[in-house]
Amino acid sequence: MENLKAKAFALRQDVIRMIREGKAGHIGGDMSVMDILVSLYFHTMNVGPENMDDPGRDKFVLSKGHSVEALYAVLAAKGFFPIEQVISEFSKFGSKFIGHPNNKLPGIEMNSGSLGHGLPVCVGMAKGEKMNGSTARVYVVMGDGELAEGSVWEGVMAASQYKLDNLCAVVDRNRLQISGSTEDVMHQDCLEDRFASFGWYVLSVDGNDIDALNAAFDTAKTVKNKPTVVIANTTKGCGSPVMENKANWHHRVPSDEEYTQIMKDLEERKEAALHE
Ligand SMILES: Cc1ncc(C[n+]2csc(CCOP(=O)(O)OP(=O)(O)O)c2C)c(N)n1
Ligand SMILES: [Mg+2]
Repeated sequence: MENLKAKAFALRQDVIRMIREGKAGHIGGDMSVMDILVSLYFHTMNVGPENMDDPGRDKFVLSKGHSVEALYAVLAAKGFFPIEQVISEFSKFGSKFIGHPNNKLPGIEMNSGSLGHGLPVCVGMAKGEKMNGSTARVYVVMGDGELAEGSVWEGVMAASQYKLDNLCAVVDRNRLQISGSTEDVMHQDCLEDRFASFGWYVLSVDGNDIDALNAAFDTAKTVKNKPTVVIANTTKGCGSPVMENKANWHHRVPSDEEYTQIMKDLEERKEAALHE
C-alpha cells in the first residue's frame, strides 16, 4: 500500500521548489493543508484525470485558494499535469499556473481565492447532486481565518436546512491567518460547538495525521441527514521548524539557507514516515 505520510512530505518538497522558482507563494498554508489534500485525493474522493467528464465524480473546491501550490502538487501527482511543468511555469508571466485556482486548468472545479465563497457554492453543488439523484459527494476546504467571512455562515445554515449529507467541509485550523493569530484577529472559540449548533455533524482531528483524516472522511460518508465538518487541527508551516507556527511565513519565499534547511527537514520527515 502506498505510504501517504511520506507522499505528503515529498509533495511539500515539490511546493517548496515551486515557490522558489516562481518567487511567490502562500507557503505556510500550503504546508498545513497538504495532509488534508493527500487524504482527500488519495484515500477519499473518486476524482482523477480519467473521470473528470463523469458527472458522478466527487467534487472538490479549495476555498482557501491561496494554497493553490499544494493543490497543484497533488493534482500533478494524480496525473493531471506534469510536476516539472508546474515548477518551471508557476507564477511566471503568461503562465496557466497562477497564484489562485482557476477552472481553465484540468482538475479544478471552481475559481477561488476571494475567501468566503467556496462553502456557499458547494452548498449549491451538493443540493444539485441530490436533485439529480447523484451519489457524488462535495468537499470544500476552508481556512480558519476565512471563517470571519459572513457568507460562510449563510452557507452553514443553508447546508443544514437542506440536510446536505453529501457535503463535507474541512477547516484547516492552523490558528494563524495573514496578519497573526486567528484568536487576536477574529476569535474562533468553540468552533466545534458553533458548527454543531447549526445542525452539522462535527469531527475534530489532528489535521496533519493522515490516518486520522482518512478515518474522519470515512465516518463522514456514513452520516445521514446532516452535513459534516472536519475541524483539522494543523500546524501552519508543517514540515520544518524554520516555518512552523510563524505568522510571517504566510506568504514568503525562502532564502538560499532557509531553502536548504527546509528541504532537509522535509527529507528527514519523509524518510521517518517511510520507516515508521
Ligand atoms: C475576501 C478576501 N479577503 C482578504 C483576502 C486576503 N487574504 C489572503 S489569505 C488571508 C488569510 C487567510 O487565513 P486562513 O483562512 O486562516 O488561511 P491559512 O492560515 O490556511 O493560510 C487573507 C486575509 C482574500 N483572499 N479574500
Ligand atoms: Mg489559518
